[in-house]
Amino acid sequence: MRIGICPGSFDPVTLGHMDIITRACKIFDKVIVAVPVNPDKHASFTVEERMDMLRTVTQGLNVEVDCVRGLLADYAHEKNAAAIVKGLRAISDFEYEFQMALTNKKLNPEVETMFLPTSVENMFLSSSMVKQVAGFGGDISHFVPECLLERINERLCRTAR
Ligand code: COD
Repeated sequence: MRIGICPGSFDPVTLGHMDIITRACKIFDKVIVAVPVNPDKHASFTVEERMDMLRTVTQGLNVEVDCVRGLLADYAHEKNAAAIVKGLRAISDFEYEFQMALTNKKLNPEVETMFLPTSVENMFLSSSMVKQVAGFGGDISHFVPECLLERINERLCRTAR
């Protein structure tokens, strides 16, 4: 079974993430959507909330949602994954992602990093942009999965108050 890992903060999951996840599902037998447990990073949603939202929006796909404690390279080894799948929006993403890919390759030579270019309509989309727009009461319905709209708005608008 060929396993791909889509790692990310997903704070919250956006249509940009969903695009990468669904495309990865066509390439791999199973895709693990992995959320790192990082106590140092302030997030708007807890790891459990993010995993729950991801499970909701990946229903019916060949996806397993999990959390990662420690290094992604070790997790990929443990899961016998063939590749880590990342999305690229712009040149600015590339430098950071390239550095991570080389580090992960050094830590686990068996795992490849695969980059999927963003779909044009999602080029500008990021979780932080969603937070900003929702925080000011703006319309995020074109940026996040419809079934999560209320849940995301409720949290982010409250955060902004
Ligand atoms: N279009 C296409 N791709 C997108 C879009 C979009 N609109 N938005 C986001 N993406 C992609 C990103 O490029 C990224 O590949 C992925 O989706 C997740 O994005 P985020 O923003 O939710 O998550 P990040 O970038 O904060 O996640 C960072 C990781 C969790 C992957 C990283 O911190 C990590 O690997 N942590 C584990 C600890 C570890 O091993 N560290 C050492 C790594 S060298």
